[in-house]
Amino acid sequence: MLQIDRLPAEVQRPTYDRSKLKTRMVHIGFGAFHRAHQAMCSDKLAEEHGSDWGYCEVNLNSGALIQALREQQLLYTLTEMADASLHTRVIGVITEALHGKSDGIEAVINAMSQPDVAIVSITVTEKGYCHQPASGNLNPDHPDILHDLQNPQTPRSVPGLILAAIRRRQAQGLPPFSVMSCDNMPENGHVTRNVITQLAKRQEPALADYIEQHVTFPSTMVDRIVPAMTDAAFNALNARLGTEDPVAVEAEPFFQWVIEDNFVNGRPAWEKAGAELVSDVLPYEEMKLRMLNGSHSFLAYLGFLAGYEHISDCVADPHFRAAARSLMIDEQAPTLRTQGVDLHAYADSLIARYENRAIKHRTGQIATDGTQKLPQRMLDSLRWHLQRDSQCELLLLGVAGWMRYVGGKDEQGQPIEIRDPMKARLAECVASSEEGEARVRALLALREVFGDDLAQNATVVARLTHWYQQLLSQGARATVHHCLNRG
Ligand code: NAI
Ligand code: CS2
Repeated sequence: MLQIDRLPAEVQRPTYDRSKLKTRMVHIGFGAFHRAHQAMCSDKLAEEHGSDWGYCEVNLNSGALIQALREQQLLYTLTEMADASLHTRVIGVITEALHGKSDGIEAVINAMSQPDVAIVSITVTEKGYCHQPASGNLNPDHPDILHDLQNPQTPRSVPGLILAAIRRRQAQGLPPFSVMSCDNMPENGHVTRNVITQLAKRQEPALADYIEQHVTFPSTMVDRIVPAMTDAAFNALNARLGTEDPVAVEAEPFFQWVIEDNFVNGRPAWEKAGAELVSDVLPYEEMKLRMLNGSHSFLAYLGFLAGYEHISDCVADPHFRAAARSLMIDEQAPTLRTQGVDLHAYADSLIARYENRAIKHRTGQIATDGTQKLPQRMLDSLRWHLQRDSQCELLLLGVAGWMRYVGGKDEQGQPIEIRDPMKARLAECVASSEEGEARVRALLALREVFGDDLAQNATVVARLTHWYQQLLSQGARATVHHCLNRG
């Protein structure tokens, strides 16, 4: 348990009066990212500008972190890690914490229905939206959605939970809240609006109309590399802090948060703590999702196959580093609508961030949930190039790398643990197809991921098969090298 009085003197602590905070935000998904990003920004705002916007934190599935947080007065440490320096601060902006299973979902709906609550924010990973990644629409066959359609008062899914709280507030005559996704999806506000209103239309069409008219869903671009904590990271941190913090999180120093300024019931002045409030987030989102996350996924699949454990190991290999940069500049940057940003400088800054060896960001972590990530990270750009008949071999290699990875065996023949909500479907594709073109076709037939068009495109099938075969016969290191030279 974190003991504040044992922390070294240089650790920054909240000096503001925490009892003045009000629960004006409910956050769903108390994961590593939220702890290092939105909570940090709100904490900074309270510390430097006296903001009273506090958080009720909610986890729906795992309760261990919520329990640990409660045991340490809702405080935890965030450490910013650079090669040459470490900076730790205690985050104090949390006012309540709930676990959907042990506290009961009614307690969560009740917390979201308090008059002071003006914002519900979300970081529940892409799969938490119960949507079809290729279209952004609700997946009506998702088991949690099927459950929520039958049990609207005791929902299991995130869209079902938010809908239940909107319904409750409307019934009680309370003003609506804004719903702000902070997950890595393009137009994450639109996706959130889609899944919630589409669920409402199936449950209660009048509620869908109310949402259309009264609830806002600001989109955001979020950026900060926050790896999952490991035992080694906890051991090193606890030794340095002189106390154990099971809720601790470590992050790179870089922070970016671009928010669509579209809040229905007020918001914290996050711009005073480093966020950018804009009218249109999409160009920022696309830039980040394609250049950063696209190259991250490329490095994750191919780096994992090549035996690189961390992103910093990948970019220490000159061919991988050059491939990641070329992917960003030659294949992702041309697809962007971004204006007034020096994309070469942006690419250089991303590579420099990947080189941070103090951050142990595992390729195996980034490789999870590929079915939810590929569309916005690689496939949208691939389509852009197909329409123009332009060169996109690195994108194709990245997709082939994912196809090789989900085969479930690494280059030494050792099993890879596939973590993906479509894991069972992936396993069926793998079991029913030979390696090579048949495997490429079997995976391309996953319409929720690839849509209807890519499987019909002979060039896509041929080039993916080419790279898949090269990965099989020569391994990822040699193939990345060949692809750089357009082999
Ligand atoms: P994490 O694994 O630490 O936390 C994931 C959170 O999502 C947990 O609170 C978990 O309870 C919740 N969750 C997962 N599936 C859910 C479901 N089906 N229903 C309800 N809740 C569910 O992961 P982390 O690092 O916090 O990342 C979460 C998301 O934040 C990412 O998927 C991404 O969209 C976004 N993000 C993460 C960054 C990072 O570097 N870690 C940076 C930028 C964005
Ligand atoms: C990563 C991202 O896990 C992943 O898929 O690509 O979480 C990445 O660390 C962040 O988007 C950086 O902002």
